[in-house]
Amino acid sequence: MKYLNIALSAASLASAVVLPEADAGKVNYDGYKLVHVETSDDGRSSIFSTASTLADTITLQGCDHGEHVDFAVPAHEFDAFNALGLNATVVEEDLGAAIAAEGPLVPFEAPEAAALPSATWFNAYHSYADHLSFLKSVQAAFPSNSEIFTVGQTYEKRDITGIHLWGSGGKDSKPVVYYHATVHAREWIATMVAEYLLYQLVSGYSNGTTSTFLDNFDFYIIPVVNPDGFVYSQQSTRLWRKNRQVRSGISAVGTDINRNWPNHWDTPGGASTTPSAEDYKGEAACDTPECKVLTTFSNKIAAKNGIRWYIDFHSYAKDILLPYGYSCSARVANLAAQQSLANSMKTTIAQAYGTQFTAGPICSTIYQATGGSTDYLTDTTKVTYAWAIELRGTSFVLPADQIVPSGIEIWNGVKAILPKLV
Ligand code: 0X9
Ligand code: ZN
Repeated sequence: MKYLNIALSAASLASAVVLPEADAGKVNYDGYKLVHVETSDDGRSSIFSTASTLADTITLQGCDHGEHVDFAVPAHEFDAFNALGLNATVVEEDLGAAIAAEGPLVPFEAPEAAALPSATWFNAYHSYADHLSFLKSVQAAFPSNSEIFTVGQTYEKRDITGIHLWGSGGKDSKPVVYYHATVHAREWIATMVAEYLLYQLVSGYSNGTTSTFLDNFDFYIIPVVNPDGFVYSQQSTRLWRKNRQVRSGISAVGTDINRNWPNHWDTPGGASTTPSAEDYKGEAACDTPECKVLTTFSNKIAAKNGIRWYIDFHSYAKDILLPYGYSCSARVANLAAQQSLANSMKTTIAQAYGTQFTAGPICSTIYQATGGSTDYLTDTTKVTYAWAIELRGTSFVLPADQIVPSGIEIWNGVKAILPKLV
């Protein structure tokens, strides 16, 4: 389905009320309704352009199967939104209340020396600084089989930080399993799930339940790929998606890192050229600092034994997405093997709570997307299976009590796939 790129109007965010006191500086989403609009009658493009007549209504990129598009509609525009006559369903009555229900960012509690942090970490969301503390603490509890790495710096000079795990063969002796999370700043559940996988891998090593995984693969896990955006989504604008890059002569801030990778970046239709759009692809292929360091890093860790499996964790749509995004007709050479693995992951995911994921190529399953990491890692880094997974949820804002079930169902899926990759 044709995908139109519409601006997330800077005005719409600027006009939202700014709160006093503890939440000073944060955009206030109180009274905003989250609305799904069915795309069965009208195409995405016509819906986006119809809704763009409402100055303060926010268009939310992604998260559908091409079946609906999402908007955050402020109370004062709700009647006007209804009058547009779109086939709309309210899925969140009050985005402000939903954000409050995510709970506070709970501080990291340091464990006894050399012990793993408590699993209560997964009962809440956390600040970026605390995610770094968590990562360091896990590493300290697993000193002979792990190290913290940095990929390089973001636009705002934060280090993109991850953890490398290995098993009995020693460091960098096996093919790589590589996980990214939260390239899209607002998709906080992705970071929690990546850390859940990390925690399971490490905590199961001493009792033998995960030792074959670590003995067969080097794991590289980056829980927050877009720290600048993540911090901004926690401190200012909960629904922020992009990085925080400022470009000369352009007033809008931010580029969608997942439209900026140097793979079919020029192909029309899969990203926006409008700087204020949520899926703005940048002015040139890989012109974000994040893309530059991530491409170099990915190729570096692939150089020795190759990357067998990559997952870029996103939310929300319950999808296992395979290459390609840039085209619905291009077919990755090993598509049959990819689809069969993804089907078995989907089946396993459903076993714990019945969560039904959809598995298939990005373009035909959701929409065309150019410059995505999965396509680059497939074609250039030569990753055997380069996927994006859209986690559970009906909104980017997910209550903290969903973290553990989301972690469990994905960990079950991961455990089912890893033995098939050896
Ligand atoms: O549009 C996206 O980038 C992802 N959906 S989201 O709603 N989380 O924004 C899908 C990513 C698919 N992967 C690639 N295009 N590489
Ligand atoms: Zn995303």
